[in-house]
Amino acid sequence: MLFTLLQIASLAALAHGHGYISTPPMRMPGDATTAACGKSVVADIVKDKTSHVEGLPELAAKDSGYKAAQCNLWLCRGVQFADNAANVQTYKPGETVEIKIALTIPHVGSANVSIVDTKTNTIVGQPLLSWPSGYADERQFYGKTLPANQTDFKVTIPTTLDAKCATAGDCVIQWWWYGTGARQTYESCIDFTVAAA
Ligand SMILES: *[C@@H]1O[C@H](CO)[C@@H](O)[C@H](O)[C@H]1NC(C)=O
Ligand SMILES: *[C@@H]1O[C@H](CO)[C@@H](O)[C@H](O)[C@H]1NC(C)=O
Ligand SMILES: [Cu+2]
Repeated sequence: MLFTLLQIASLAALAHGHGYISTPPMRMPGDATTAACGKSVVADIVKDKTSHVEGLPELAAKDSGYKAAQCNLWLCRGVQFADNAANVQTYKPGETVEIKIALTIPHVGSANVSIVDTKTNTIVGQPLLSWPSGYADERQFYGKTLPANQTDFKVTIPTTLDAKCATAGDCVIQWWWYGTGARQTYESCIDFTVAAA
């Protein structure tokens, strides 16, 4: 079947998307997230795995099932650990981990990949990788010159965590990207443990 340009343009608009972690498996919402964030937030993320955080608070506020503190939209878009308990990765101190990003629509900005303490939503130590600017540049993306290491990269698990991330759910590896012009934040999380040395 042939598509006209107009049809292709409208299909592209429908296939709305920005980015998410495709490997290892990222947290996706289920019953625990519904209980914390309400049905509307869950439906939005299920419909669009790449949806940005800024679109969620308004949606959540209208939902009687939303419990702001428990949901914590600015950590992993509110997606709860219990929904990803089957996908906890086991890493060793010093191990190299490959992470792949499905980046579908670019917005130039900054990004980092960090271990985040889920109780306080603070970065543990320094980001594992950081792009202070120039991440997901539209010109490079559409010119097919986006550096491959923006969407397929390796991080090294720190050797200084001790028991900090020994318990599943205490820490996540979060990929965080902020498109400066679009003013949109994207977050995906990997659950993991590192046994105390
Ligand atoms: C890194 O990511 C965190 C979210 O985990 C964000 O709050 C912070 O501003 C980012 N830092 C930089 C330098 O991009
Ligand atoms: C990513 O690749 C570019 C070349 O495309 C290189 O200049 C840069 O140092 C690499 N960055 C990282 C974090 O490996
Ligand atoms: Cu956008």
